[in-house]
Amino acid sequence: MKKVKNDIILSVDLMDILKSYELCEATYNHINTIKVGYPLTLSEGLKSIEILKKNFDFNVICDYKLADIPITNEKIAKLTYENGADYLIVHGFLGADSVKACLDVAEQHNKDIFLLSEMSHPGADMFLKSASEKITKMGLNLGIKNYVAPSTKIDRLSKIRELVGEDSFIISPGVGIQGGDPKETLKYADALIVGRSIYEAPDPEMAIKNIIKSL
Ligand code: NUP
Repeated sequence: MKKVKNDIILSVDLMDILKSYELCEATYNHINTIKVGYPLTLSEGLKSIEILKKNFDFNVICDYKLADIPITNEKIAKLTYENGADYLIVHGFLGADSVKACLDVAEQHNKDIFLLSEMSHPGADMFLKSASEKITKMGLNLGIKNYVAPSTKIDRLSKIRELVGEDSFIISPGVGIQGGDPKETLKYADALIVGRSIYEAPDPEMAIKNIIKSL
């Protein structure tokens, strides 16, 4: 993963390209990486990736949490990379062949993936938690260097860091509104994913500056 400016990835989960553009305009001095996903691209199309990428020179992570059979994952990954995404977030519970399909497409496009080790919401403890260490180890066997792990469950985040070692890059969602503490999270993660705490704030630039100050 390329260096994330100020260790903050802005999650652009708005459903309107103009509002997304304004959000990026207000915050781009402080960041170089954004994450987009279904909310924006289902509303405005895949072209919204290029619009934000080109205008602000961002690295773009596309959060589709890919979870399908290999051939379908391959098609979605291809479309996403061709439309400007630099990274794609992929679920691991589908198994090695589904993840490998995304890795292969990433390699063909000189791009990369993030493997979702564990998730930040309470419901993830029902099924995903018990599989997350196996999923992470599978990622290591596949040679994956980038992982997503939750800021809301510091014990799980630290366990995943222990498994992947210092050479891997971990990005962590769940800070702010979901309850995770930014400073504590950065003891184990390389960058924070932050959405609503910034884009729902009355002054998004001030919100991002305050997070940076608190780190
Ligand atoms: O475990 C995860 N938790 C999570 O919140 C994995 C994710 N990819 N996300 C995403 O991070 C979520 O879909 C949203 O886009 C962002 C967090 O947003 P917020 O809680 O900061 O608003």
